[in-house]
Amino acid sequence: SSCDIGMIGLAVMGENVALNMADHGFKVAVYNRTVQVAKDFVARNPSTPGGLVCCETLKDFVRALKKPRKAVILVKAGPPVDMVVKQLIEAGVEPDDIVVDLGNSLWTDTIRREQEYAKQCKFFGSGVSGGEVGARFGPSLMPGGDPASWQHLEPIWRAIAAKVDPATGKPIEGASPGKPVEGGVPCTAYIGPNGAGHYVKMVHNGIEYIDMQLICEAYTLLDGLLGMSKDEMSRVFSEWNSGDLDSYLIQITADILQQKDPVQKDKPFVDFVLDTAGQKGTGKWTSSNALDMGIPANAIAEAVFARCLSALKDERVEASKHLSGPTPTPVADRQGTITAIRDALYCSKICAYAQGFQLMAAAQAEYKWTLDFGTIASIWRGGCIIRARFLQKITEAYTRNPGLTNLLLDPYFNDQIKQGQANWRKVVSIAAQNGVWAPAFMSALSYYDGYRAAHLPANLLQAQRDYFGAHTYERTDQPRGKFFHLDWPHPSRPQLDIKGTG
Ligand code: 2AM
Repeated sequence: SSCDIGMIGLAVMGENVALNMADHGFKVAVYNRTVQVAKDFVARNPSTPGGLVCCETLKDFVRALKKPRKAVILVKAGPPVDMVVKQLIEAGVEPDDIVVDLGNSLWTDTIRREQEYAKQCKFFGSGVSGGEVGARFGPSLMPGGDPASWQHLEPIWRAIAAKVDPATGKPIEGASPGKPVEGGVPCTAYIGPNGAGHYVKMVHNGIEYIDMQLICEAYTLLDGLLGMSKDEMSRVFSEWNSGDLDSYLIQITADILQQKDPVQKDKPFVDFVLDTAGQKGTGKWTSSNALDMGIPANAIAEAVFARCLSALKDERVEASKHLSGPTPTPVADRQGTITAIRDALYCSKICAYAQGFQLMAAAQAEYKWTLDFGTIASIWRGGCIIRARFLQKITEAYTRNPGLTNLLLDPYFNDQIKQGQANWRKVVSIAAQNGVWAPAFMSALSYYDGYRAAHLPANLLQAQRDYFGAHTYERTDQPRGKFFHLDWPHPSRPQLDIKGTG
């Protein structure tokens, strides 16, 4: 028993996290269901600073770990996680040992598993973001579970996490195999008990969906309204990347747009990528949880539906032959339009993040977690896919006011939208007039206009419900919580509804 930690599941994420740990001097036991995969992995990486120990059985794996044992599982989310935990228990894992699920698990599964296995081990859930490269050289890690278990994991999590420069808030780049970055603030912090880490990871992914969709809409508008070439667009995104929109996703977009296709020489690579998006489900989970909790995360859901619509490629091709729309007319004011699209993107992005944080606030109330929103934003500054300069502003907003009800109400964000909204509205209306698809820009704007409305037409809606279903309504001239019904065939006076009032 000499290993500091163990990794089960050696697909690319598992391998890279194991190598990341070994680079930081931790001795890592590795196990994979298909044993040859583990053997090959260790053979390919014979001399890491910490060392990798190939375990052919789970019994060997359990025996290889120092107590309290720390076993990380990185297998396909769902039933495989339970299979592996049960096998680990059979192989000798004890009640004080910590079994970490680092996969993209549904947070309710994590809550269930912690309880289900409580007598046999400390089950702990940690979100990880950053893709393959993040896993290898520094991901953002969102740990949730028993605080005492976190004490044991923390040194390892802090070591392997991405690091940001405390002065600039920007990720420290430049790690290479065997040479991790030194110093910096690690992009990990204890999120909360049981499923809190996986929940926050899920919301991160929901935000990632909308962040990507907004960029795609900007791209399609630059094309549809300005007829820009991919190289020109690449320069626009590079320029945006030096301002408020500075982020990993904008940067890779600039990079992608200047990429030439290796087969169809000298033509843009993106032009040969089929326009049908895939998805693995975390955006859908975020959106259906928003529906379950009654939180209007409409822009996040819009991004999921946008992927669904893109996937209906054959139907769209057919419909394009029958359904009419306006022919986009080129816009004359080129620079003004570019700036307007940038502003629309930034304002929409603020709304999208406001929705994500509203979701976490609602989940916190539902599960009695105490989430630190400023810290959550800060650990997303590096390592993860949504890393961005913008996150520093969110941390500052929650530092100014930890009880902030909505990001939109923070003075900085409020001011940013004040400055950008005329352009945002212009872009949405030009898109509508020209028949350019921009669902997330539009959805975000309608969230903004709905959220800032002291009065919505739901008075008529309640009247309709009372009319056809006697669903009752509250009155503006009576205290809240008193429910009335109008006897519609004989509307002489409103009746106080006893059932509704109770
Ligand atoms: P494999 O190499 O034996 O397929 C991603 O699929 C990773 O999860 C792989 O390392 C895979 O192991 C592992 N995995 C998937 N389902 C599993 C299961 N039911 N039990 C153990 N490992 C599993």
